[in-house]
Amino acid sequence: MNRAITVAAAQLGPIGRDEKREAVVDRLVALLHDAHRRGAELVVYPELALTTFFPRWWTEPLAEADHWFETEMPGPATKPLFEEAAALGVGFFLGYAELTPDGHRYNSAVLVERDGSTVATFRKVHIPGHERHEPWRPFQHLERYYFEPGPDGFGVWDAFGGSVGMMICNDRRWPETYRVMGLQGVELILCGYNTPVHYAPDPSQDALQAFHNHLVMQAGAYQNGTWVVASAKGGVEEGVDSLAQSAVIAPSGLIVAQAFTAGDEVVVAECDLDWCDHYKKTLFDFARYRRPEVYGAICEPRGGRESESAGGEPTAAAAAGASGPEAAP
Ligand code: CDT
Repeated sequence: MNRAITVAAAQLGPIGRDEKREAVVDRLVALLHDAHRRGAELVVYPELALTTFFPRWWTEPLAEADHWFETEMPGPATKPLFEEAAALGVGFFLGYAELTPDGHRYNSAVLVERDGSTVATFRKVHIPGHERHEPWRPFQHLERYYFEPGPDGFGVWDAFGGSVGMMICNDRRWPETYRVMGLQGVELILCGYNTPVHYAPDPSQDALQAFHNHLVMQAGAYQNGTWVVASAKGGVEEGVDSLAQSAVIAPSGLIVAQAFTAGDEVVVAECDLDWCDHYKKTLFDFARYRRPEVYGAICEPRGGRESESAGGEPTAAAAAGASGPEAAP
């Protein structure tokens, strides 16, 4: 192996609504130590890893939800994680709710190198769910109320000896996510997610959640010749069951390591970044085989030429560029 890096998906079990950040950070540090003991140089934590998944509740006015957001990273509660990771020489990806100084709210992740330096902050691009309280649902998925879509798209950074990209939860379902990073030569994509098993707009999908989770990430890894490491917040959190199944996926599309619980669990695998070339330089040699001249429709309006839809009540997220609500029953 040449450019091999040992990566851990540090899956979290539920975080209670009243659980303090300090207690959560203690759990993150415990997972960090476990990952380090097992040789990991990079630890991937879930989406919104510092709090319960608060978009399941409606809060009005919006500012009353600000206590779920971080205004600095690291802040007082997260500093112990940053310090411990740097002391161990372990880097990490950490999902959190970000409130910027100029008042923007994003579903974000920070990537920190082994020496403690910040590589980049990624802001979730595809914001799922709905904009307003919908009492017919057993629980809300108000990400489109709480978060603006990340304006920066999908970057790829030189880090951990390779080309590293990030995505957050719903981003993983979209082929464009992987391809935009693939075109930048990505070798390792890091992801955190919170995926409720019950999907209220179409419960026929509930039984397929686990299949769809791996389907999209395995396809994205294979079609772009990249490793994907994805970490869940799973288990029953405040009465809502969420998918676990954190996984490390090779450029072949095969899952090489997977969580077997729905709680706090570390999943470790050695990722040889040079293995990406088996795909990038053969079947998916983009420069040789892609046909961008016939892919123009990819950049058509987001619903396709005939189905561009508007709608939804205005919210901070909608005003910033998000569109209509999910289908009601
Ligand atoms: N957190 C997140 O993006 N969850 C969505 C749930 C489905 S949309 C209501 C996901 O794509 O997993």
